[in-house]
Amino acid sequence: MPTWRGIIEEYREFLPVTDKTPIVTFGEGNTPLIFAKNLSKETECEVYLKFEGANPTGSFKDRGMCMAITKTVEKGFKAVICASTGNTSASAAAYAARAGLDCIVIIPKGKIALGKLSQAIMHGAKVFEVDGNFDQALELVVKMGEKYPIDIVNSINPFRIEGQKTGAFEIVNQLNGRVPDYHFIPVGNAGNITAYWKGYKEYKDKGKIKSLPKMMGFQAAGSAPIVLGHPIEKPETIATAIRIGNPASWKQAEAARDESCGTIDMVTDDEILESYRYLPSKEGIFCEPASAASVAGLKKTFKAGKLKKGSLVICILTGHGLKDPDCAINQGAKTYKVPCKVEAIVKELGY
Ligand code: AN7
Repeated sequence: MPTWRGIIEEYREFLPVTDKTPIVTFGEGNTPLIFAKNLSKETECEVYLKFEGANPTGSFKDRGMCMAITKTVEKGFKAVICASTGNTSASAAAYAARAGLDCIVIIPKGKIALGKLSQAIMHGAKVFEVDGNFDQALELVVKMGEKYPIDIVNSINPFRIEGQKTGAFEIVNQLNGRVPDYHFIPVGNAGNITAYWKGYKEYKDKGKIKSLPKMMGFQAAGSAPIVLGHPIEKPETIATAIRIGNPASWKQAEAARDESCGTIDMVTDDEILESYRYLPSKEGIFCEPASAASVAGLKKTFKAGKLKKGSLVICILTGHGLKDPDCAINQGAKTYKVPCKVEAIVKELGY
């Protein structure tokens, strides 16, 4: 038996399972909580990065998908469906393949990072690219779910939130019971901020912690419905994962913000890209553009003088940098094309 048994076995008492529940797992969770030396110095805080890109399919979605697909099997469905900006589809396709379920994926045409699309395809999902954005794709999925015996595994499925809340338990455990003062997180469809807040509150209710973090959600400026207070009909951002104009968990995200005395704010694509380049080059951690929104949010909050010095800070890095190789290559870093000769290399190095 592996020492880490996946989120359901590890947090069984907090999850809706019985001894008979047929668990579908890849051993997800237990992702690294990494001290960020340079970022800590820069922001005068103690900053840790929760690297959710280290999950089996490369994003935080595996926590929720483990729980959702486990319940799909328990309920007796033979097929699942999701709308996705990419990561949900990659995770759904993988867990469905493992459980022997059909997987139907609806994605906005041309707006999915290549790594994610290749995962959904290789895991055998039926992938439909539609003329429309994520919000329209999700509406279509809801209609399909109402009409056919297909289980919806978007975060409107409450089991997704249940699985994802385990991230909060893990952070507290990895900090030996300390509670972050601030929890920075990207916000798209707003399921993850909802889930983390639920997790922290449940740990407090169980007496495992005494305080709660401020929830600091960040949307991309071109896709910031919660910040602006109205749905965005044509959301745009380089961070395609959070290119969402009408989040399903809008109200829950506002509740997390208000109950925790936190904020939901936005960062520009330029700010996102600055952190996207900063993390791999200065901290050695490569995340996808949407994930960098949490760190961009931290930097913005620090610069605005709104961060209490010496605070314990968590930034969630939701997905791996390898998910979106195009965005990385487009950052303009050059390679050196040289003859295969020592002298040619040395010349470029200036030795
Ligand atoms: C890397 O895959 O919505 O606020 O369909 O992939 O819980 O939606 C992805 C969302 C942040 C936002 N970071 O989380 C999908 C999808 C990454 C993501 C988010 C997503 P939510």
